[in-house]
Amino acid sequence: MFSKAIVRKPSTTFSQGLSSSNLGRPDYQLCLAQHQAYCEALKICGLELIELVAEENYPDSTFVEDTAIVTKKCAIISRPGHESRKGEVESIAEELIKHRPIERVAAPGTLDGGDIMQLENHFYIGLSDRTNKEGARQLSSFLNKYTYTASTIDVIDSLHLKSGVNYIGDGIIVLMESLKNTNELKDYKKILITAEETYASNCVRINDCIIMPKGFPNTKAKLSALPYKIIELDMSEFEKMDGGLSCLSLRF
Ligand code: CIR
Repeated sequence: MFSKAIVRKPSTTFSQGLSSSNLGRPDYQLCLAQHQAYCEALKICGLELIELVAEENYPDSTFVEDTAIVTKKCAIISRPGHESRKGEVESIAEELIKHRPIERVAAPGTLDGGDIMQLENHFYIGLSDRTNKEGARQLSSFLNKYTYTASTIDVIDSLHLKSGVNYIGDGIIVLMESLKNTNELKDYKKILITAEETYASNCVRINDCIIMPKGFPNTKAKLSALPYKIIELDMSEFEKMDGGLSCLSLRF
């Protein structure tokens, strides 16, 4: 069960953030409205929100998931792989220190939280353009110190590991088609997301709810067969900046 989430309002500089999509630039007012709806959804899931102020110097800082890994026993502050995002971690560390013992990934390690997928007491660490082997090594050693295990997976077709695969509890992972034969994930029950709906691979289970992006009927039909309340959210403006649902909060 989760009881809290850290979120950060998008800054007015949001549209200047990193993006590899060809979906156009986001509309700031719509982005704010979608963020507000996201915050409301987290509350419906039973979470108390810790709302950090917008950081104008960091256009991508609304994607707080990338700045830390929060477990029941500790929080590890990441060291984002892109230069423009490295400074985002300081205000996150100031908040998390109130809730958990803190560890920090140090240079030359780099690591984005979007590359880290927790399955119960095991953590998969995606090796990507943002997360390097040294970052993964440091994170593994912190996790081991708190009795968790960790292993790596190569990220090939997406920005982050969790852009393509997410754990929704009860031994079930939701994953994009191109990951279906991933050896490291062979023992889990799988909900396969078809190529046209890849963006919906990034959905989040929070307590009795699953939050998924709006506009993906096949995925919705599959998730609706599970015993959870499904909440759909319009994510168009965040998708334009390569962000998904999980990226917008740190849940713990
Ligand atoms: C970036 O490229 O860093 C941001 N524009 C998007 C980050 C999305 N975060 C995530 O998938 N965890």
